[in-house]
Amino acid sequence: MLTTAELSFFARNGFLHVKNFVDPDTCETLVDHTWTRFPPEWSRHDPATWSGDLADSCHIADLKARRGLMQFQKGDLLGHPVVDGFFSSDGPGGQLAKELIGSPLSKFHVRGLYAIVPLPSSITYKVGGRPHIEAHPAQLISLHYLEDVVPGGGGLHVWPGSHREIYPNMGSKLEHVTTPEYEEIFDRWVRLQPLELHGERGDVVIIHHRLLHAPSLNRSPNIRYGFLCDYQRSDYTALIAQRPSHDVWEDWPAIAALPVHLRDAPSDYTLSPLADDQLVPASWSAKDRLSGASSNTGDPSSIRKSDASILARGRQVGDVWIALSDDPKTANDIKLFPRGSDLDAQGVRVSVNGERISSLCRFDIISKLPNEPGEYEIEVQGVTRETWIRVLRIQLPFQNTEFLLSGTLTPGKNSLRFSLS
Ligand SMILES: O=C(O)CCC(=O)C(=O)O
Repeated sequence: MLTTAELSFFARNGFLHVKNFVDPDTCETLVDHTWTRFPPEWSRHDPATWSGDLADSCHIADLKARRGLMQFQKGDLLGHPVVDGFFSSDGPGGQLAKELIGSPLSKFHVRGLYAIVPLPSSITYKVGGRPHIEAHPAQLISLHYLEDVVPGGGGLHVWPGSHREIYPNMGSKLEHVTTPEYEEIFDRWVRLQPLELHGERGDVVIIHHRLLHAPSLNRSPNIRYGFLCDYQRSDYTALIAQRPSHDVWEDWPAIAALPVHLRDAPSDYTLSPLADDQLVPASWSAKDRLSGASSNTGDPSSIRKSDASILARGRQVGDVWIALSDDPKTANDIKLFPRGSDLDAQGVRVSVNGERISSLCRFDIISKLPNEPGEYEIEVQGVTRETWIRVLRIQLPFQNTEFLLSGTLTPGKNSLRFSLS
C-alpha cells in the first residue's frame, strides 16, 4: 500500500497522513458509538447542550478544564466487531502499521474514542496545550478521523522531526524513561509552533511513538471525532528492556531499508518560535514536573489523573518509591497512580530513617526514596483506617517493577523495615 515516498516522508517527519483510509460505514459506526458515551442529555444536533461537568474514562471535568478533550477508552470497544475487523493487527489498520515498521505485530492496543468538543472563542487559555510523548510503550500511534476535521477544528498538533532527536535520548527504546538530554530536547521543541494536521473523514494520522504531539483546541462548529490505537512489533517486550542506540530505525526494517538519502533527509518543516503567551507552563517542562506535581486544581479525579501522568513520566530504572494509599486497588499495583484520599490532610505522617517525607501528589502519599544500599526503617503515624503501603524498585519493563515491601497498615502507629542491596 505505501510508496517509497510515503515511507521516506514518515522517516523525515515522524508522521504520515493517509487520506481516505477508513471506510465511511466504519467511521459512522464509531461516531454513533461515541454518542453512546456522551452524557444522555446531550443532543447531537444541539451544540448548546454540549456542556457541563463531564466524566470520561480518565476524570471528571468541565469542557474548559479539559480543553474540550474527552477520552472514552476500552469498555465495549474491546472485542467490538468493527474495531477488531478494521483496526486490529490483522486488519487494514495493522497492515498499514506493518508496512511502516516492517515486522510482524503484536496485538494492537485500543486507546479509544477521542472526541474534541468545540469551545467558544470566549474561552481562552493563558498557556498552550500539553505536548507529550506517551507514558506507555508503543511504536506507532494511529489517530483516525471519523468526521471531517477543518483547520482549527481539533486536528492533531505535531512537531515534525522531534522523533529523531527524542528517540536516541530516552533511557528505554519504548518505556518512558527520561534523561537530562531528553529534558533539554523537550524544553527546546515545546518552544516551537507545532503543525496542525486537519483532514477529512476516514483519514488516518500515524505518528512515531517519540514524535512530540498534543491535542489541539477545537474552534469549529463540529465535534472532532477520533479513534486512536497503538501498534508495536511482536517482540516489543524485549525492546522495552533495551536502551536505544543513535539509529532511530534500528527496530524498523521497512524504514531502515530505504536509501540513506531518503531516510535521513531533514524534516520538511521549519517551525517558528511560539509567542510567549503560547508557551506551555514551566511546571510542565520535563525536569520541573515532579516538583510541580501536587500543585494541580480541579475535581479530585482530574488531580489524580494529572499527578499520575507526572509520576508515570518521572520513573527511572533503579529508583525506589514509597506509596501509601487507602484504596485497596493499589495493594499489588506497580503503577504510581494515586487512587486513594488526601492522607496528608488526614494527619498521616511518614518518616524514613527518622526523616519526614512529603508526598509528590495530592492524594495518597507517594514519594521517591534515596537509592542507597542499607537498612531502612519506616514509621507511619496517624493512620485512621486500613491503608496499604508499598516500596517499589523500578525495573524495565515497568511491569516487572520489584516490590521491596508491601503490607497493610492498621490505625495508629506502624513500624516497618526493608533493606536495599
Ligand atoms: O486526540 C487527540 O487529538 C490527541 C490525543 C493524544 O495526544 C494522545 O492521547 O496521546
